[in-house]
Amino acid sequence: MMAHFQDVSKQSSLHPKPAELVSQYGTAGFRANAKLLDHIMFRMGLLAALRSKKTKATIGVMVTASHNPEEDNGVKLIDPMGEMLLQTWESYATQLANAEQEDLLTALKDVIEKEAINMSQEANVFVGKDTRSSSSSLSQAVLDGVAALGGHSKDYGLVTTPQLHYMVRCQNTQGKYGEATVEGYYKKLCQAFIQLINNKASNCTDDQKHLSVDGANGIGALKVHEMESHLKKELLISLFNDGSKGKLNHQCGADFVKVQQKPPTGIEINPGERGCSFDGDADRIVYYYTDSDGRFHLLDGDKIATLISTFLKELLTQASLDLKIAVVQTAYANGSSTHYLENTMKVTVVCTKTGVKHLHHAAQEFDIGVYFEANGHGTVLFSEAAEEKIQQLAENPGTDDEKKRAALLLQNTVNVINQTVGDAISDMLLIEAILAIKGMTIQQWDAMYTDLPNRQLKVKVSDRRVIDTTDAERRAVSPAGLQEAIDSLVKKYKQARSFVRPSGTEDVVRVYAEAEAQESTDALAHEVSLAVYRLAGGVGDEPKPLH
Ligand code: 16G
Ligand code: MG
Repeated sequence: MMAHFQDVSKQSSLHPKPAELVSQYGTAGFRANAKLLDHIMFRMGLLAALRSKKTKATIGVMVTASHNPEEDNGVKLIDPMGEMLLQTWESYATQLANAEQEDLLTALKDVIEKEAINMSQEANVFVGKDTRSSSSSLSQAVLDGVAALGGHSKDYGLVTTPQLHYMVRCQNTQGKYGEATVEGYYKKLCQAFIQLINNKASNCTDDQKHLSVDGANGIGALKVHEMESHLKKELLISLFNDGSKGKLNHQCGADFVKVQQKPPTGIEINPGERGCSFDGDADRIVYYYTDSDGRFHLLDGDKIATLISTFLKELLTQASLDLKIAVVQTAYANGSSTHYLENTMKVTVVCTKTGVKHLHHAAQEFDIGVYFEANGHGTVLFSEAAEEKIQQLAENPGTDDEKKRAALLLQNTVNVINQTVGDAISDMLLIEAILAIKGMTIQQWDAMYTDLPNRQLKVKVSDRRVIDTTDAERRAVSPAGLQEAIDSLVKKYKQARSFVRPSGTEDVVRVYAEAEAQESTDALAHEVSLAVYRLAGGVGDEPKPLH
């Protein structure tokens, strides 16, 4: 044990922390300019080793900054069942990341003591990285951290974030979830996809097999390419922004498309054809098409959740399975989607704070929990009991044909989904299968409901922590007067809604507005931005109207 601590001291001096640098654990881990991260990576290697000893299970560490620019990097920690790191451990991560060089051992021993960690327990850590130029040396720093505490590690090299989550779950379920290899991942997902596609509607023609994918010039592109042979030509992918020339996330990728509400550069699709964009670590996906008038139509996480939950609900009815299904959203969900889900689809809708960990936890409360953020991050969770009921029905020789078909479809749906975290590749396969089975075009999918016009703005303030929210971030409790101001602005417009929240990933306050028409939406977003600027300590120039 003493020997370990000597190793930590020695090794950590090779990954020194710049004095006085303070880093904040954000919504999904640390994220910053890559130059500021070497010490954090080493220390997250240490933390992962401790977490592994504590849980007696394999832990994952993913080096990525998702949709951020190429110059940035970041780190995401993965708990035993493939979920994100337990929230109470986030403060340990902050503590270790910010300890000055000479205080690191004290900080480490403090975590060991507080968690009563048995240091003679083995540690196992899986490490993965995205395609950023800084990722190789940063993932080496993670490996060094694990080794300094005598832990074992397995370096998966280049993988998507959801692939690494998947590996961790496979490992800790002794293979019950699947084989902990990239090849095993493709096999499981693609086999399920092919089985689903065998049930495609009779009106589904061969040109419906075609899909254009924007890989954001990142890891997702590499992995889609790797997977292609497993798809047996049942899905014909044209890959754009594959990283061969463009810059990661630059003018492309899911975040760009969602925020800008326009197609990525570098993609060619004919009117009416389906396209989709991944983000830089392939844990988000959005779909789109351009109509014959050249108008761009975005199908975001809300539309995806609606498609998936409708499909699942129909199958449950056909199978006469009594399982409770719910959709989990955040305040960013378009009001039309919530209205459609509650009033037309009659499914339970739950709203949580922004950030996958919050949605994931809420979704675990149901037999089937479909969760999606509007930005395209999401998946479906099935309770153990739900999976068992589906399996029993599928295997029971007494089940009639219609029920059996539905049960088998449900079973393959479970298998095509990566339940650990939102996964662009897995979501894409599921969406493609649903469209084929329902014989539905992207226009028909889009027509399920019409989005309300919406607008997102950012406001710079001197300290964004002055804004405190409640009710899943839908209402501000401080600073005084802000919520009242928002309420009275919202009253001026039809079907209007607006909220503000401090970002968890950027030093800004985010403003969201939606209303009946784009013009009133933009006016409302601007007026609310002004209220934030005036009441929450805005800095720089006052926000200007959009038009
Ligand atoms: C992170 C979150 C994402 C959330 C976003 C909000 C994960 C894996 N990712 O990217 O879910 O939507 O932060 O960013 O949790 P914001 O706080 O800056 O608005
Ligand atoms: Mg991402």
